[in-house]
Amino acid sequence: MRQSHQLPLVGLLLFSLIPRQQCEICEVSKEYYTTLNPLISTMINSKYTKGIHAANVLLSLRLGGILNPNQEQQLIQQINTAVENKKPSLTSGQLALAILALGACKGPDGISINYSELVGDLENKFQAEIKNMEDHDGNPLTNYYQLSLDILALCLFSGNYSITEVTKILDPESKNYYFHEQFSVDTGAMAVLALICVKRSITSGQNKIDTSDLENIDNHIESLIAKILSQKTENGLLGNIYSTGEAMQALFVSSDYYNKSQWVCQKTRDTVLTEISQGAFRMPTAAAQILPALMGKTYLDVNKDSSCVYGSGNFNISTQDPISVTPAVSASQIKVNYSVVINNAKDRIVVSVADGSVFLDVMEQAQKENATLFSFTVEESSWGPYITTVQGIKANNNDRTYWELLSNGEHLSQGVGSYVVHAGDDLEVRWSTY
Ligand code: CBY
Repeated sequence: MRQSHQLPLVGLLLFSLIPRQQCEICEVSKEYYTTLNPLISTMINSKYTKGIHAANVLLSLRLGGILNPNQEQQLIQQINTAVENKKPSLTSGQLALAILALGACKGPDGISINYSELVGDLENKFQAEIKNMEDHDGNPLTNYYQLSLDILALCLFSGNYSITEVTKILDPESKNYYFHEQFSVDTGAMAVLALICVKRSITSGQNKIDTSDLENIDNHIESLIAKILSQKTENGLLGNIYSTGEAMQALFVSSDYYNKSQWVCQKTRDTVLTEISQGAFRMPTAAAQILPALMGKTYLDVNKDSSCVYGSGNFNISTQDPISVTPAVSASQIKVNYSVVINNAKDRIVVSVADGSVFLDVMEQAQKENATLFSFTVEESSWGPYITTVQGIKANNNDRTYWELLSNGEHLSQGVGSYVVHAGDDLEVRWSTY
């Protein structure tokens, strides 16, 4: 071939080597990495990320290549201990996240994790989810966010699952994508990541299937992406601030399924950056779920065979204070209304709490004043305390019941441990069906 003919060809080749995604991924550029410092400090220094709840944090920091081997080891240790001691009681999604975090990359000394055993356990937990759906009117033991995490982990770690079954489960018409008839962007985003992984495994020839499955997967992704984009807000968020990070990841990996004009990634990113500076990501899990997208990463970058990256970027992590988990509580007292609502019955009380208190403080004060009407129990979740019972009545996934939090009639987008109450608020915990 003559030189003059080769040149355009070389050009074409180079062009095709530039990852297509570059155009769609709008990561924060390196000079601006300091804006991410509060997230990283929150994750690393937080005493609130314990045991299995550290999985989200480890996954995120490893994808970003932020830790040093010592910090990484401490997190791995916590997760390993939690997995060893509590395996039977872990939910499927907790185990899936632990596998993703522990196997996100290959550590310096090839730290030995028995993947095949953990993946085998996950296969069983995933089957139990499906069995529960069969026995309880399509309701899984947990939720579709976790089932999607399961599928993602099984897909990335060569677990066994039936593509046909997965395709059937993740049908966008399933009620499990909805809470109170509202599409859950978090759930949809995780399902897209799982489906893209499954699709890639088929097209790379790892998995053989019939073409109707592939067609269904394509249709599912397209429909879920449309639903996610339909939840775009004026300022570019996808769902709310806490679902935006994972929704960005889903949009990064599915650019074939929407038009460029449908999503201005930079706008979303800039709103998120403003929210970081205003302290919206005080919870380590919130920080963990937003960081990968801001660094142009997705959970599909998890690769147990590629070496971990350490201490990259311009991060200054050891010296900075984390964003404080609870805002300063002042000495002055405020009065709020608090009620427990069960169907049409309402038990109401006015309580006095320190200014800056969170919803949980109000519940505790009410319980102190009247233990019969206002008793409650909480469980620690990766997002902080989660209310499981009030007046002894227990939330139950089989009948889609839970204790819903409201303030002035509005559904809250934060949990009891983080929502800061204001004087005169009408706070409510309501027995609800999602
Ligand atoms: N994670 C999970 O399994 C949780 C999945 C998730 C979709 C999650 C949001 C998204 C995420 N990124 O983690 C989710 N919530 C679910 C599935 C649920 C249901 C849990 C029961 C089940 N079927 O598994 C349910 C009952 C509908 C639910 N969330 C309830 C609540 C309320 C909790 C109240 C209580 N009893 O304590 C609450 C506070 C809403 C309300 N007003 O009552 C709530 N969730 C909120 C606010 C949130 C967001 C938390 C944001 C924050 N800053 O605290 C959330 C990120 C999340 C956690 N829920 Co739910 C959604 C959002 O606003 N973007 C996997 C596991 C391994 O960790």
